[in-house]
Amino acid sequence: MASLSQSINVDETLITPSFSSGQVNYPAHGNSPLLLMRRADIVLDKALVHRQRHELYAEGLDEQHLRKLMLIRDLQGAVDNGELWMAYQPKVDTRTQQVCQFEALMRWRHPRLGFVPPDEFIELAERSGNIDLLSRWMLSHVCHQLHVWQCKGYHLSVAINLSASDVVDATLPHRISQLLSQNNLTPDQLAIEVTESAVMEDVDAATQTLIALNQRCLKVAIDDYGTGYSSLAQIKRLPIDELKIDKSFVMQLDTQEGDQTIVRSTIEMGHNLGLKIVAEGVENSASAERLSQFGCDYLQGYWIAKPMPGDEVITWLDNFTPLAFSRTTPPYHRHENTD
Ligand code: G
Ligand code: G
Ligand code: MN
Repeated sequence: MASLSQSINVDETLITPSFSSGQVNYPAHGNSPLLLMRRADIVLDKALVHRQRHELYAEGLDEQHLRKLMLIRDLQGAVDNGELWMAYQPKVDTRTQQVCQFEALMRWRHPRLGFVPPDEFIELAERSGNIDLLSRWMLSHVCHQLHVWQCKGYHLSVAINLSASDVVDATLPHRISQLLSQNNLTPDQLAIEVTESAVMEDVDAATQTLIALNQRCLKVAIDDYGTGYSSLAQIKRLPIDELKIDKSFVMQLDTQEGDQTIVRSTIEMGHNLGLKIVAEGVENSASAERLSQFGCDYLQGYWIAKPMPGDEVITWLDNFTPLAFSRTTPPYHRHENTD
């Protein structure tokens, strides 16, 4: 490992190779070449995904691998058989204390495995080249939902999450425009959330798509801000409107001074660059109050509401009272039903 990691000088440029390895032991991990090779592949894949140099095969990896294969195989069925649905989580404007938008989050109940967390199946869909399938379903589903709400007299706005391969798809802006007009929606009713790492995978192509979305008057937010490696200076070159501070900096904001420093300075710098700031993961009134003092524009989190099914949104909105950030009990407390 040490010698393979040594830098190589190529035309005065130092190149540092990276590599991953998976280890199986004979006979502990199998007594045939075929089984050993298959398990070596499985453990190598794990090393690659986690960007580890070395992984040793362990009990249970076969089962994890089988689950992954099964989930990838069943993605198409999830779309065709109506196993997917969208949950909606509100964002509140700190100034007006009113709900300004909902974020759409995908959910999957597998017929045999039950609830599969989005972190798990979204990543698998991305890696297996199936994310387009889910994104197309999600887009038309969300637009239809907005149309249904509209028919009931509610002009709402929803932010959708995009993956790296969505954001480099040059046909996306046109498809979004078509869906908006087919459902009689205006561009302020749809917004985009995308992580900095998704954008940085192919910055040029992603920038083109984001510019095209901006020209169509859709707002774009950088999601999970603070967990990637890019600086605000890099991010500012992108055509974006909002920064969404990652929940890891927000969840313990009421007690962690370090988090307060990071969040306060991010809000300041973001504002200086003309960006609006959203904080996600607001779990209590003390954090909400802090964020409001720091000048954060929008709040989202369990303290306001957990993600809820589309057909509960209107009832929830009708019962929502503008938040007083000094209150001590959550205004809306329910457990998201994931079973
Ligand atoms: O909803 P939480 O419910 O667990 O979502 C976990 C992760 O999955 C988040 O990072 C979120 O951005 C991502 N996610 C949820 N729904 C979608 C979706 O429709 N498309 C994409 N690309 N990611 C999603
Ligand atoms: O990465 P993205 O921001 O799209 O992910 C949103 C995720 O955060 C979803 O999984 C959602 O369920 C979760 N989430 C939303 N609000 C809170 C919160 O207040 N606390 C925690 N722990 N998670 C939250
Ligand atoms: Mn998001």
